[in-house]
Amino acid sequence: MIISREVYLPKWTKVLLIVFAVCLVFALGGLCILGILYVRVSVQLSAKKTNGTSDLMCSATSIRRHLKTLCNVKRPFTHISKISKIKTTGCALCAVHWIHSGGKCYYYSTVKMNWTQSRDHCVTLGGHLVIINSKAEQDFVTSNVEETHWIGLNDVDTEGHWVWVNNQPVNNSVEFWMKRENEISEPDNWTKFHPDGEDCAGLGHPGGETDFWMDAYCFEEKRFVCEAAAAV
Ligand SMILES: [Ca+2]
Ligand SMILES: [Ca+2]
Repeated sequence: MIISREVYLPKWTKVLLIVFAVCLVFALGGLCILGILYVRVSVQLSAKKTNGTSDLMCSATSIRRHLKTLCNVKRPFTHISKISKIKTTGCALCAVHWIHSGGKCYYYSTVKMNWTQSRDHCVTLGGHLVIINSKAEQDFVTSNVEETHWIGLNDVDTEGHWVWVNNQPVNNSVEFWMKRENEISEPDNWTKFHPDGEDCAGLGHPGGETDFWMDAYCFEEKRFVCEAAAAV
């Protein structure tokens, strides 16, 4: 025989259960709120991260733009590549393939031309056929040649009156014509192979030393030396 008994909870237990239920509801509500806040914060952090990346990309783009601007500014000077120290005036600039010495730039051609073509070619390169004004310049110019080269000196207009390409006559105290003992020295205006003689000057001749000046036929093709002022 089963005897059923009705269970009666104390009143304070009911109150506790009600309080517990209420707390549970608030706890669930709080979790929901925390969840929502978490999602919002995550979205905001993600947005900031994206903005930061965007800022970096903008910075990189800006740097690239500035570099491009600098490159564009530099482009007009790309023909100037050599920077040489000189004692009194700071830095001297010579174009590519030109050599600096004493505040001037020198270009030694790799091709051969007649004297007139050589003169004109130096002008197209921004200079002129070399004008030698001193022993030091003569020594420098000849130190870089191993075969005959044209220089900017001729007596085309008046035989025996040698002038540089700037129309200045040769300074008799600064001349380096080849001297021969017991023979005619240079310039000898040799006419054996051309009746008009030799009216253009070069360093040496095809088969000889290059340390001295010799007159030669202007139509001969030789390498040549150009000169230009260095940019300072
Ligand atoms: Ca002559
Ligand atoms: Ca000669």
